[in-house]
Amino acid sequence: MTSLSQEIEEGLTQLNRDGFLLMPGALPAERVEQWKSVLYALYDRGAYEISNGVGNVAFEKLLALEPELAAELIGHASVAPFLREILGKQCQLRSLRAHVNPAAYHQEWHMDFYDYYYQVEKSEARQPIQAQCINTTFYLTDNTPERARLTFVKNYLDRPVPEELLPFLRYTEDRNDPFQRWCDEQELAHLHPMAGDAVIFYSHIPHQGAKIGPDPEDEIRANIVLHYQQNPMFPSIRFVSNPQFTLETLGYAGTFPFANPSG
Ligand SMILES: O=C(O)CCC(=O)C(=O)O
Ligand SMILES: [Fe+2]
Repeated sequence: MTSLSQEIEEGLTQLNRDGFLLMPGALPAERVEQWKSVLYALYDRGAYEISNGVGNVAFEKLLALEPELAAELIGHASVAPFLREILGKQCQLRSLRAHVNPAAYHQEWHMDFYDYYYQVEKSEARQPIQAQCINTTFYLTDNTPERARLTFVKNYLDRPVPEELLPFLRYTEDRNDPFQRWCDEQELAHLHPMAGDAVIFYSHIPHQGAKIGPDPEDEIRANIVLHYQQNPMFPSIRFVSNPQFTLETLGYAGTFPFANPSG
């Protein structure tokens, strides 16, 4: 294993303590502008796959629509040392999905890897493996405190949410749903990523994005989320995204950013 810079070592310590890490300046301004143009044009044409009740509009086909721009984000230099260190060659891209929030936006509390704590039970294996999954989310607009935020429930990196909340780990628009209410009552950490910043975090930590007021003219809140999974994963493990499109577009070998064919 190569030795890491002090900055990366400190970042890793923070990531493994809190479960999330803000990486300022991951993307240069021109790349941010390029991505915004792509996403705003797709939005204007109605070319999105999801538009949900909490205010998220999602684009799921960017690996095919923008192969070069998308390829740069897979194992992007800003997050690569962390992905390599934590997942190693077992790091597999699960999905790349961009979001815009044109109207009011108050995301449901969720953990992208719903079944993280139930892998052993769900595997029905005698020698189960517990996989880690990681999100790298690139922000394309400023989330200043008066405009927007990304909020994490604190101290849930190594601790499952209470057992009785399990049936409520799912998409809902009901703010009174038990898991939603429970998250609201916990100790929270608010992040305010700016355009070009990335947030790297373990996919099983409850979190919520939100917009506080309307966006400035021509500055619709936007981000791009890449999910990485540590293999093996199997189809009935519940996760926010589905890996099928990624596998079809990149091919199996193409989904492993750090595993070269020679080993
Ligand atoms: O900032 C947001 O809108 C939420 C992002 C999110 O859910 C994610 O990165 O997994
Ligand atoms: Fe999420």
